[in-house]
Amino acid sequence: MTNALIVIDVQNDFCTGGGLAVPGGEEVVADINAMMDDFDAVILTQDWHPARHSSFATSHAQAAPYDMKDMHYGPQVLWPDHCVQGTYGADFHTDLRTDGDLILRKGFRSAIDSYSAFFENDQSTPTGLEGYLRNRSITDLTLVGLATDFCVYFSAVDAARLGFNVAVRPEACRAIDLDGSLAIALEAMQAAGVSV
Ligand code: VGL
Ligand code: ZN
Repeated sequence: MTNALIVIDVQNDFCTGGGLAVPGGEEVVADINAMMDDFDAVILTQDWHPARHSSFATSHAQAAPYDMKDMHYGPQVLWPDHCVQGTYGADFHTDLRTDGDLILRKGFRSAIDSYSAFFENDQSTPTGLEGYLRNRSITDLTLVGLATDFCVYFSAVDAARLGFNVAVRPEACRAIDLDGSLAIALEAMQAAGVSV
């Protein structure tokens, strides 16, 4: 068994004061730093959007943050601007250890969002992470980071569907909790065979 810690989107915009602040987002940093030494591989993901990304409410006429919008790939939440490539908001939290093996960026295509670290929101465009993990014979994944009910959730369910053994450590995650999304995510992860 080869295990990897996958640290999802611990970036300034998801922490207090950020563009899409997740309540208590920065509280996960110390736990995650301490966990890193316990794994064969550490992978960090970074939400990495071009300016005027299609998931931003400001990219659409008469739209407000948290509205839903039908995209060509299905319904999409419209978010406040966040994690624009090269900005402070897209940087990892200053105290996060970034001495992992791989930094994977996602959400870089203007027309499509990517919550999952494995597939974009059309559920079919791969990010390349599956191939990386398989090439390194990694079978067991532990996911932590932000946000429990979006990027952690979609990454965990995709990983389980791909056949990895997947655990999520909720104490090292924080949620956005939009209209009950946290409860839905916890239930769906367990139903998909993710150990929560
Ligand atoms: C995320 C919403 C939009 C996340 C990223 O990291 O959970 N959520 N972009
Ligand atoms: Zn995003």
